[in-house]
Amino acid sequence: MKKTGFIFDLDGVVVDTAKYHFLAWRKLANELGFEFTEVQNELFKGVSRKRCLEILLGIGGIQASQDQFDQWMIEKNIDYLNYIENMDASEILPDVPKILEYLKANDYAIALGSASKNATAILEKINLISYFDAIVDGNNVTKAKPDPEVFLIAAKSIQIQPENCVVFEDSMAGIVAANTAKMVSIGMGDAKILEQANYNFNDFTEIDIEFLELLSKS
Ligand code: B16
Ligand code: MG
Repeated sequence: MKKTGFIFDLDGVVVDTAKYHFLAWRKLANELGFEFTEVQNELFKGVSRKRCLEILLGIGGIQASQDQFDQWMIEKNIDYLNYIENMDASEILPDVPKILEYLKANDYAIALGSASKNATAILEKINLISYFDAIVDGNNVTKAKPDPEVFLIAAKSIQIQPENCVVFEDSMAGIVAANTAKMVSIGMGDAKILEQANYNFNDFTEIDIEFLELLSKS
């Protein structure tokens, strides 16, 4: 195994699930009697389900008991799972399989570092699970992004030093987490939103093999 590890966020990097999270949150907001926009949804990217609901209720000015809060968390996830039920490999973002294939064939360690508690189910649906040497997700962490915990556990799982890890992320919280972990952060998406990233790309079609090798320490 080479000395450089590549850590992928899931939602918005490997697969475009952000739209389904948005639909499920908007449905809940509408049921509670207020609007929720795609611009507001930007704040939800990379953020844990619990924190998303706290922000949503803040937007709607709604107070909730613990029981009610837990119930809405469950409802949102049921709706989200319904939206992604028929998701398949066609929803993988462009050139992701090509990059994973290259890294795997060249003996690089690959990990997933996602806030989602549904990560394993999604990787199975889109048939990419076999590429990952470690999967670290919302079920394995106590502190959500922007805390670096998810990426530090991922680095440990693939036995690569954090400073030798490269993180692909689409969220502000995730870029901050990667930077705090002293990893190389690659912002995937809007460079203005992800301005704190070490490098920025719109998607993997803009990333070539030379760039991956440039990042590699071995
Ligand atoms: P779940 P990532 C994150 O995944 C999403 O970006 C974020 O919008 C979502 O709230 C979070 O997962 C939790 O997801 O409700 O499935 O546990 O981008 O870190 O892969
Ligand atoms: Mg993401």
